[in-house]
Amino acid sequence: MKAMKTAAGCGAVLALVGVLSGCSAEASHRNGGDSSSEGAGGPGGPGATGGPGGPGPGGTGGYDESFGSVNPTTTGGTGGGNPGENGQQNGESCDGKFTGRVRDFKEEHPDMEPQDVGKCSNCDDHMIVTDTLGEDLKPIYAGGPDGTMTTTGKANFDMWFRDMEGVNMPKNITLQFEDPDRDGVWTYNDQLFFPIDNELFGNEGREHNYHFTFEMHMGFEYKGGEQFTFAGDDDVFTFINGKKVVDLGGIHAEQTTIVDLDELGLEVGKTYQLDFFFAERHVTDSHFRIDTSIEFINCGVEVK
Ligand SMILES: [Ca+2]
Ligand SMILES: [Ca+2]
Repeated sequence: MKAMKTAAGCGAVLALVGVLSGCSAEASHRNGGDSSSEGAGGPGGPGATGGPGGPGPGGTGGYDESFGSVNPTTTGGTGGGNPGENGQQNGESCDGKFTGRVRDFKEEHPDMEPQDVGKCSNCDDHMIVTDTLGEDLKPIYAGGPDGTMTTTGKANFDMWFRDMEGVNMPKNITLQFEDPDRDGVWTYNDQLFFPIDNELFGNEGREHNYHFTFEMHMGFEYKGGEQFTFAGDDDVFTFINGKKVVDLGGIHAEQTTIVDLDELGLEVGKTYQLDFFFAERHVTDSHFRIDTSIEFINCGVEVK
């Protein structure tokens, strides 16, 4: 399995996408402020996430309506969820820096190293989430009471992307995308994606801090012709306009998915949201690469 991961690395993405370059492009993640310095207001509250970066009040306005405030050309706001923090401004000043939220788990969580509770730790699993994003901008669990091949049920899954004291520890991090050749395809490439080593719950005696999730929420104006490519291992779910477009659910060797936005029925000139979810649930690798020609209009929106 490890050999597969290595073999299917950067070159595979290059071959598939063609237009990409800079396989060796620098990738870095840097800390984007910690969770203890968040702004006032609760999850989804307009005070916490208002402005062009904000998804609006969670769960109250439906998906499209909640996204309506994101377009910076229609508001006088000053930026995303935490202006001045995490570099969250409107897209023109992102410089490829996009902020998302990591949640660290301990290995003891049943969905982490699920072989410990009789589940598969080497299986594709496309039954984990439904095809539609929840109104709270979180994936909806699709498994039954007994879970899925690699997961253990709704209650445990619902912890993956929600702050839960005692269960997980959150932290915002900023990923630095690069476009050194200025072809409009921005790349984040980290073949050792361990952004919280020695932090939060710590490494638990391992070389890295495994067992964590990561989510990002960005808006964009659809221009036509964009692509979004992800390559990596363990679960990835990506939603555009509230519909699932990437499902790499399960625990598996590196896989690559290319989303051609022209196939999604989007309307040129309109704004849409991209919601990205990742989980690292099983040692030992953590590969993470995104290539995209989408021009985002915010730099990441905090959704707790
Ligand atoms: Ca490029
Ligand atoms: Ca951990």
